Amino acid sequence: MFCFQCQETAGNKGCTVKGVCGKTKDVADLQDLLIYVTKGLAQVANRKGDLGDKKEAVQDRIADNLFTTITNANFNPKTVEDYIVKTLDMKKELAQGMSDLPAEAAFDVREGLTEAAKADAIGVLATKDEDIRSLRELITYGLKGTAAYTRHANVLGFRNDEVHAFMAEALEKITDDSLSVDDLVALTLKTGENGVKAMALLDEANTTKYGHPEITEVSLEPRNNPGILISGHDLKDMEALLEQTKGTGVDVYTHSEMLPANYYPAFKKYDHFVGNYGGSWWHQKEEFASFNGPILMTTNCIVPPKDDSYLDRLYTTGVASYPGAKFIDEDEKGHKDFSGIIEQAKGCKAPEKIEEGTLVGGFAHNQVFALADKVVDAVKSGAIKKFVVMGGCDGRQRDRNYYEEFAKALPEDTVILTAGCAKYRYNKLHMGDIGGIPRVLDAGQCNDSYSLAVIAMKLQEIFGLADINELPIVYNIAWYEQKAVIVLLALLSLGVKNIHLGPTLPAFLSDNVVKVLVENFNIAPNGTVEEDIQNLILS
Ligand code: FSO
Ligand code: SF4
Repeated sequence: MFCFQCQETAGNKGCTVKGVCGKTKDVADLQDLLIYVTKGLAQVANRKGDLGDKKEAVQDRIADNLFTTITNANFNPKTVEDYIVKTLDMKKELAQGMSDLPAEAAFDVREGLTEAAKADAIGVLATKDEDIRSLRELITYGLKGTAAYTRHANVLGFRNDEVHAFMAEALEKITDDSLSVDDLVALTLKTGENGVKAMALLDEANTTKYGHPEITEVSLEPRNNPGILISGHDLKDMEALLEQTKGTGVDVYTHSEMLPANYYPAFKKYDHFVGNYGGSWWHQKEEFASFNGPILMTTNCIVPPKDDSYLDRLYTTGVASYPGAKFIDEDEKGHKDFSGIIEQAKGCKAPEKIEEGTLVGGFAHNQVFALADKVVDAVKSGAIKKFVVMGGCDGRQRDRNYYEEFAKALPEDTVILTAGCAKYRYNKLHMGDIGGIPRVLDAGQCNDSYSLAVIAMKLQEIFGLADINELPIVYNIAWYEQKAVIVLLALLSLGVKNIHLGPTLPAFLSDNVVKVLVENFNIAPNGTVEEDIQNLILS
């Protein structure tokens, strides 16, 4: 096992014995094998060219394989094996008549996958050159994020063939030993461009289906009915759960990255959609225990339960999987039956109250554009001096207190733009407003970082600036998993410079790759709160 794909990797070097996330050695190896055979499937699909009526199935297989290996999505060796076998079957069928296939495409081991996955040729360390390995992994993690966003759009009926084709092309290119560091840097930026397309597609899918997020006050207090807690990012699952719980006496609450579901007009019509329960993903052990009712994990963000205390109330769906948790599959029409969760909920106690009051969110691009005049006036009058993009992820390491302290230390003429679960470090601080504009503007989930980019581009246009970096916007971004990697690459591809990235720089970036990022984009690790307030805000 060697995994260094997330910010909490052991010693900021790599997990080698067991994941800090809880992923076992076997699952880590199997996930490496899954990525390996996915590269093989991409090689075969690229050679085939026209995939005919198999096109969507192959595209979805590739994307699901990438998605399920995102940190905290799949802890289950059985389902990872199942993904591997399905990929091998698909590849074998497509490869009929092909010869001279690369090693990844030629791989066809069916027995003893756990052992086969340990081969030196399979994992991250199979690439010996540190800089090539670093770029290959940076691209792989960007593709994982792209795949996640793409699949959420796909299930809502929205597709972008270019993005799918790019994923297959890039997966093949990172197996090609003839590519230089410069080639891979170029491919990294192309990954970012495709990330923008994937996020734009998801934005279109979510807003077309559920309306544009609008300013919303979200309750943090439970009611007295039994409840179901839903987490992750999949809004189609959210809709299905709300529909199926109608009139059952069971309330629905969001957790962590599902909070922004509260901002969508289409979900406001459900009286039993009560609000949000708890904080960001890593608080779940305590919060799922006190919630008392069943929990549905629609994507990543699973933390292995302590003592399996609420395992009998934990459900997964989509690419999320956890041993012992019940899995809800979809039927051939894409329908998911949540009746089992609802029945269990009816027999559970109401959630225990763990906090009070409300929070305010819903500032995706459409809502911010509706306030554009106010915002522009506030900037022109000097009432708002700077916007600080503080999007990204939260995490359990103590040095993440930095983000709360940074938010508290910001002068009162600054506004935070956020998306992703990083917001939980400051979205309950009641930071006030500037002339009616709240000082924390939450656009939504991590994919809604796209909204922040759209807002920046709109402001650039309004102020007639030649360069997006001339705006009074600074970036102090927190990362944890691979969706934050694609958000970062997307911002770079849009020309955003001077991003502060923390709480640590990724372990998978070699010194030379960091140098490239510093020279071309002036990316910097965050410093102390005082230093960064001085450098980003006051200077
Ligand atoms: Fe990342 Fe947060 Fe959204 Fe999670 S922002 S950390 S595991 O909630 O999924 O991408
Ligand atoms: Fe370690 Fe992160 Fe990989 Fe989990 S996902 S094994 S914590 S690097």
